[in-house]
Amino acid sequence: MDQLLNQIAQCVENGKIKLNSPYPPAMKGKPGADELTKQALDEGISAQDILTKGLIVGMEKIGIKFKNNEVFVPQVLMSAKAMSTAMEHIKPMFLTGEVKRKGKFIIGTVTGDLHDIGKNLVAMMVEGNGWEVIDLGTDCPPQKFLEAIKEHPESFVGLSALLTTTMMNMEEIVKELKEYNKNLKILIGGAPVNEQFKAKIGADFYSPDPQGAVEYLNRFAN
Ligand code: B1M
Repeated sequence: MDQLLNQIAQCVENGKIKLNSPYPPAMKGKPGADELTKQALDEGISAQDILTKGLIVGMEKIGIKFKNNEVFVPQVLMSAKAMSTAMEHIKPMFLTGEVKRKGKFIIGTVTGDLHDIGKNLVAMMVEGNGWEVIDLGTDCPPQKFLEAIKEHPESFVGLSALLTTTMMNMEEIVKELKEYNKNLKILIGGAPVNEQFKAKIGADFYSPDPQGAVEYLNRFAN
């Protein structure tokens, strides 16, 4: 069992999706996250173990490598694709309650900002680490976050901004969300923001990268 789960983790870490995927060249001809996840289920390994001891382990490893500048965006995208392909096999178990998520995370790029590459990476890494992600997309005004938090009150919220102009809109969003619920945890990220800005606008956490966001959220995992 452990060997199969290790193989699944390696497929996610290396972005090996399926048997016939050409990437990465070093794993050509070997089964991918898709086939191995199916095999694990067929062998009676629980979906929860596949998720926590296989898929999430692989995602955590690629997240740390990305944080340390050992891999680049395309490699993270391949890992996320391997993860999501494998997840198709275990998604039905989420509905039955057999597999539990760590919690809910609402994320969006703030008002006036259309940049979503970094936000998407954060969303993928957080989802790959076992959280349910509600992705609101780009150009999200305070109202959109408020509606989402009313629908999913137990969620954490992530704000992304890439422009020195739009980062200012984070302040209004944080203010309105905190007025609605002062205990809400809000994390921010994006190239122009920093720890000092986080403190100024009253957000709870700043992370320069997706892994930092994952590690912060995991402190509160169910
Ligand atoms: Co724009 N753009 N752009 N752009 N763009 C920048 C950001 C810019 C620095 C380019 C430059 O001038 N050198 C500049 C901003 C300058 C400033 O504000 N001081 C700029 C500008 C000016 C603009 C326009 C205004 C240009 C124009 O129209 N005149 C315009 C604005 C549109 C709008 O938003 N309203 C614009 C448009 C665009 C495109 C649409 C063409 C495109 C976006 C496509 C898309 O996202 N779908 C684009 C792009 C691609 C860029 C650059 C080249 C790349 C951004 C990116 O995706 N980086 C960028 C210049 C650059 O960075 N080299 C630039 C890769 C991504 C992985 O990094 O988003 O930083 P990043 O995310 C990181 C971290 O920041 C962090 O994790 C990610 C992974 O490590 N992170 C979080 C991000 N969000 C997080 C949230 C968290 C935690 C971590 O928790 C919640």
